[in-house]
Amino acid sequence: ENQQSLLLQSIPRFPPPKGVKLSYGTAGFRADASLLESTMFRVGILAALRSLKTGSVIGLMITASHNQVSDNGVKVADPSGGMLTQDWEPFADDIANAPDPHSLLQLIIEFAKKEEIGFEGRQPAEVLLGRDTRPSGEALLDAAKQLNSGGTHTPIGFGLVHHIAIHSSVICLFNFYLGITSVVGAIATDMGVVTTPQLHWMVRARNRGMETSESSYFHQLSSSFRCLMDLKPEERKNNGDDDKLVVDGADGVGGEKLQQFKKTLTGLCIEVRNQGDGMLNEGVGADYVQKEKVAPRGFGPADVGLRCASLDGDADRLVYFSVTSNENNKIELVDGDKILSLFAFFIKEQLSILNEGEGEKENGSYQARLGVVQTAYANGASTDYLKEMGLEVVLTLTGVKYLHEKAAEFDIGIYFEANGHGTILFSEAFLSWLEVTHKTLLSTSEGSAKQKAASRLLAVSQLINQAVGDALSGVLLVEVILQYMGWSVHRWNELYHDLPSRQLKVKVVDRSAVVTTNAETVAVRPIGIQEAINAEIAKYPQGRCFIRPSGTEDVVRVYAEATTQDAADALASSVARLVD
Ligand code: 16G
Ligand code: ZN
Repeated sequence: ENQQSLLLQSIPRFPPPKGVKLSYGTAGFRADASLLESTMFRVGILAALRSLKTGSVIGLMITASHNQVSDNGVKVADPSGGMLTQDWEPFADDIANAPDPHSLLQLIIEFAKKEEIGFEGRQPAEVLLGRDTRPSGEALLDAAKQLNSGGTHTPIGFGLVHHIAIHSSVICLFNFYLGITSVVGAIATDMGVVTTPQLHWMVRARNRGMETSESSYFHQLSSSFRCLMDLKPEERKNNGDDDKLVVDGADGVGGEKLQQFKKTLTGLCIEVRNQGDGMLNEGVGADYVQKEKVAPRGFGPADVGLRCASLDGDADRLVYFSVTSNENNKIELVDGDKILSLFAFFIKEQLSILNEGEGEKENGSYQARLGVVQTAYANGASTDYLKEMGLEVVLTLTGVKYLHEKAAEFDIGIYFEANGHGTILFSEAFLSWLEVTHKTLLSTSEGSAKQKAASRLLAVSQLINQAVGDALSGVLLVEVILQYMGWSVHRWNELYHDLPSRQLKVKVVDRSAVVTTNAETVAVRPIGIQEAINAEIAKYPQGRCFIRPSGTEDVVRVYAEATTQDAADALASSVARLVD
């Protein structure tokens, strides 16, 4: 009773913002930071409940990725390190928007009953917290730490950890309602300022009984990177030392981390710009570079021809580019589709080395299913290229949770969004086979091409983040593959030629008026709009165009592709007028 009244007292301190409908959306809640206090409190409760439900550690990341510095956001990482299960998103929306303490409590109690979240004899809930470099994130966490060190969950103050700690009073309240007598405390561990993929990696590692520190993350990356470097063809062994990569850190957490981390890497020379002195995401970062197709702040004529890369504000996206001319900061963009193609090319080559001479019937051979996953934004030329390589290509909705899910259906599933978010997933079954095969090859034919291919694939599975797309591990894999192939960024970009494309956004009153199907390639609402779009597309050779409601902003997005830039621009703007 006492606990219940404590909780009830604490909730009114965090009323939801008036006149704002909060939505978990594609990748968590996102809004102006000043609106998010109540959301943080409520998502903290959700994370603790999710931890109780799964008996595992859950992650909570405070970031608004590539959005402006005054925004913030929060998203939850599930036990696997992947995104929160979609089944729980409606609950997240409901509690975020609950208007008053009583309705919030009611929602929590009903949900706990429905999900059969019991508390007796359970492990305490445990949540790992991370945040990017946004100043608003720091304020929340600071308050949280104060309360946490006090070892109390008295509901005063505004800290996030505190909000989660409060959930132990929620539990008492459940006990009260559900008649369970045990009291369960929640543990919140602050991982500090980390990239989004680092937090996801830590959650995954933790639930597999591994160490969760940042140094163990970096150790795994650098040792698998070194392993791949050692497995370069002999004639390429000395390449790379004077071949510099320049990275735009978006003035965010990724730049900072890379600056520390690069000191431990040999055989790779990295210069990091935009490490955090300038304004986060302002004219910098992967989102800016990919959408605007220009060089970020801090890059200019002096960099013409250099190999450059750009991370986004929380380092879960990566694109490459090369400044091509002295005017207008023009660049050659090497986007997520090209990274996907490079990875697919390399993996396919290693698989065929491994399977060389192995008849299907022969014991021990394993026909690994290699597949790639893209969205409607994938450049048409990339999809053609991947299909010509003989790969299975699947299209999904926009948003990592959709791509990840599909990629997990393959033995090796590579997914990338054109915007640079992606990774390579290895199935447990394939990895077990690979480990055994690798051991056998080491004892029977150490140093053979097959043994090296098996070692490379194992190292890739260690290097590339298995939880979520990760710009830091992505950059290392790109670099080592380029060195392995002996390719320049330009040679890489020549794998295929992008069709010219244009993206536009149209501000609308109600983006839900647009409803799509077929992985967002066809609009079924408003009625008749697809026919109108088709009529525009028909005017352009190889024209392709689609509209979709954004999952993160109040806009409808338009994407168009055609054989010339002018045609792509014209197609996009005429379709944008249809939406307006
Ligand atoms: C989020 C998604 C990203 C997607 C983008 C689309 C994650 C981690 N991030 O940033 O994958 O491309 O939203 O935004 O899922 P939009 O719906 O506003 O176009
Ligand atoms: Zn991001």
